[in-house]
Amino acid sequence: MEKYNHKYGAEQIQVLEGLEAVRKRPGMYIGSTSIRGLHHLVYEIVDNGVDEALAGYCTEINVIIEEGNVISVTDNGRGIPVEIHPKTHISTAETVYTVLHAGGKFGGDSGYKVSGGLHGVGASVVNALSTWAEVTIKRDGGLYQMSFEKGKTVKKLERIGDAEGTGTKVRFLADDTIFESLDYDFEVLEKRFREIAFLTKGLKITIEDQREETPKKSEFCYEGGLVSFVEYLNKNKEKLHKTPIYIEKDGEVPVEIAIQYTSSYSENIYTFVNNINTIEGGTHLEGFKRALTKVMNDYARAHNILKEKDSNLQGEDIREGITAVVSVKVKEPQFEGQTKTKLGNSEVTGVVQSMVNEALATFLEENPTVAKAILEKCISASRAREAARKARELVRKKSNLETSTLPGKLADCSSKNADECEVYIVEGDSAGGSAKQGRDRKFQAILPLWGKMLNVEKARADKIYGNDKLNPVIVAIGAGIGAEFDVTKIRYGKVIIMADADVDGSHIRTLLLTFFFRYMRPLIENGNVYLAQPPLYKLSKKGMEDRYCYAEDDLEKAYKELEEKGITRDSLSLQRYKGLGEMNPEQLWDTTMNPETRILIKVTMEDAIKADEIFTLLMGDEVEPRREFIQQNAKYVKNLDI
Ligand code: 28F
Repeated sequence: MEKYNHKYGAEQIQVLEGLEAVRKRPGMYIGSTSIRGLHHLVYEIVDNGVDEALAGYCTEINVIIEEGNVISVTDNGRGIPVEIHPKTHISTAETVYTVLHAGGKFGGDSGYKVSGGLHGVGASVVNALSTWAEVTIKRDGGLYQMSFEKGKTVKKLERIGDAEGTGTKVRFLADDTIFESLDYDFEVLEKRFREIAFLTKGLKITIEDQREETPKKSEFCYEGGLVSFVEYLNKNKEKLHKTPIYIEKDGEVPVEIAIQYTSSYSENIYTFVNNINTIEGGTHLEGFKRALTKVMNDYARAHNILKEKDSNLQGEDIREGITAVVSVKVKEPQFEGQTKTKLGNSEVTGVVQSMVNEALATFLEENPTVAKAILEKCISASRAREAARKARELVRKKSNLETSTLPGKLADCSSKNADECEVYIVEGDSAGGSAKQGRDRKFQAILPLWGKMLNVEKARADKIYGNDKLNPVIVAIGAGIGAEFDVTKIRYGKVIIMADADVDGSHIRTLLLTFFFRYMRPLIENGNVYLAQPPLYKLSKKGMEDRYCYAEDDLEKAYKELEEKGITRDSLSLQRYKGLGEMNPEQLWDTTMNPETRILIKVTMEDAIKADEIFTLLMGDEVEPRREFIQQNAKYVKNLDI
């Protein structure tokens, strides 16, 4: 009898404790057990394949959502090492999949560990949170396989045959006792893989969805890397120069940047650290902005575009119309901010700044036509800002933000405590009227908007301030706009957009979200913006309480429930709400405004970015893509009021 059961050596106990910890508090490791956490499982596995690509050994990664929501990820890298570890008598592959943070190339290894949104929790976490997982490795001419259940090894790694080529294939079924749903969102995954392909030049990533009758498949491969990325971001905009600027520098902190200016007025700078989308920016963005401002001003002075007497171009003038992608690789990234997507490493500011100072200045000297086109745009932006400042002064005098002579249309609430107050921005005077009557005037203010909002895509800041449709929104919220916006000054804790469920309503919603995204971004980041959810249908019958349905499949569910109570479908009368105006004040209160019964959707940054993209498509200068978008999406608009 051996003196101890080697099955439970120190290593195994560590493994069991690790898995236990992960399964007990999954949120600690993957952020949440919602659909976002579920998607992180896929990103984590794919990122290990991306590491193989960054190390130079993998050129293709294939992702499949099989029926039953099994995920399969295959790469053609070297294959995880299969030799047995001298100390633990366990193969390296099994260690990577069972020991927390043993996976990938943490620390020592030459390559960079890129990591999903949650900073490389490692394959072992995915394993622990899966009902089962199976790893197949092709290496040294052999085919190896091992499998797990809830992170525990059920089949140790063994050679099961011969194999051509090398690579790693992982299949797993996420544990539905942990995740609320296993219903992967193809579009969300597709968007992330497109992004990874842009960030990893030459890597081919395919994603296939086999859950439906007709499988869907997309594949992404961009030899142009970040240059292709900015071209993709600008596909619906008028470019100021044909070829994007591309500068890169290898070294302790590799930096890659692509820039292409457009005729629009918005600033779109996307920043990444180890392929993580740092939505909240950080030191790499800071370094980029500083250097960009310096290089553009130096160039303008050196080429007499700025005269001695002219003041410097401001950062916001120089960034108007810019689309840029900044991608850095950092060995030990420190993430800060509310959603841990802000880079904190202070040394990175200087690295990016000096690299841009040098490489961008050189690029402009070597490409005078591009430089000229960009500088012209900066100069006109500077003039418009000057005009905006004057217009703002005028607006301030006229509307006097401080003593807030509030817009006439605003029916304010009596409470002055912003945390409990909410303002409904309502489309149309009739709905505005019912909302004013139906509301609780203690904490609910109503601001009716009429007709089409301003097309903020085409207007510059000077027109925004003076615009009679947006100005009431700016004054009502009372926290200024643009660089002066101060979210601590908002007069309402909730800004609720209430518009019809039809095309016009979605137009107003897109415009307002784009406006908030571009001129009051902290309002969204801070979670103050909501969408009211009016009902689509009302089912009624004498002697029965009215039944409201807020989505198409709600209606079916309601019919079934009522049938179970013996109320037949044809005994019910169905009203489809075409617009808010069809509801009387009590109904509007009960269905859409009463905090006890209403449904509010909180707007996230992703929603706003999506609205911004759709807005650019619908309202930008390029006509062709708009026609294409409407043709593609027209079939989805079931109830277009012709
Ligand atoms: C479908 C998911 O996980 N691919 C991977 C490799 C390759 C190596 C490796 C992975 C433990 C700590 C070294 C091979 N040969 N796709 C994947 N491919 N892990 S994960 O090594 C992990 C070891 O660092 C590998 C030589 N060196 C590394």
